[in-house]
Amino acid sequence: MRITLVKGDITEQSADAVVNAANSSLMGGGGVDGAIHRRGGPEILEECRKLRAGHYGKGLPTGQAVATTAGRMPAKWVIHTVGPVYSMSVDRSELLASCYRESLRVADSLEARSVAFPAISTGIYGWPMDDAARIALDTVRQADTSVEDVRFVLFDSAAYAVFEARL
Ligand code: AR6
Repeated sequence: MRITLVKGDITEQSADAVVNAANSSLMGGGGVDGAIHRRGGPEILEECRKLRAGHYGKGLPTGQAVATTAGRMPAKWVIHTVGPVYSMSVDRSELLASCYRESLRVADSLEARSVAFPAISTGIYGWPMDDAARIALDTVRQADTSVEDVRFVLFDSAAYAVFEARL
């Protein structure tokens, strides 16, 4: 597996799948989630609604992942995963690692060979970037997957520098 770092907007990535840092409602939100729904168009929300009406009636649990179309984005699929909200009193690292592992498992089921990840949980959910980068890189490196190209798409120079130092 090749791991690369990109500074920029994940909605512009032409990877087979882009990962969305969603919330369990799957109904959209701010940050990456808002950007993906805006850029991909209403088809994504339509498929999310179907998922909520079917298997995910109670929402997508934290640490799990599910795929929809990528709509009008260059990618083929969006893999929605729900990161944990950062807590100083409870260690939720395993749930954050699970987001990366489960997203790669879903990517394998789609036979996706390239996957672009944002830095899950490091925005609205408040996870410190350095710790999030460590968990993301360790988990992806150790994953048992057929994905050949993992791209971390970092939104700003500070996030890029943190991932670069860890890599
Ligand atoms: N491309 C790449 N990275 C981005 C982009 C983009 N277009 N936009 C933001 N980031 P966040 P979370 C970075 O808040 O912390 C939503 O409302 C951002 O700088 O998107 O997992 C959901 O619906 C940060 O480093 O996700 C949930 O309610 C990283 O992506 C909640 O936010 C993640 O920030 C999830 O919070």
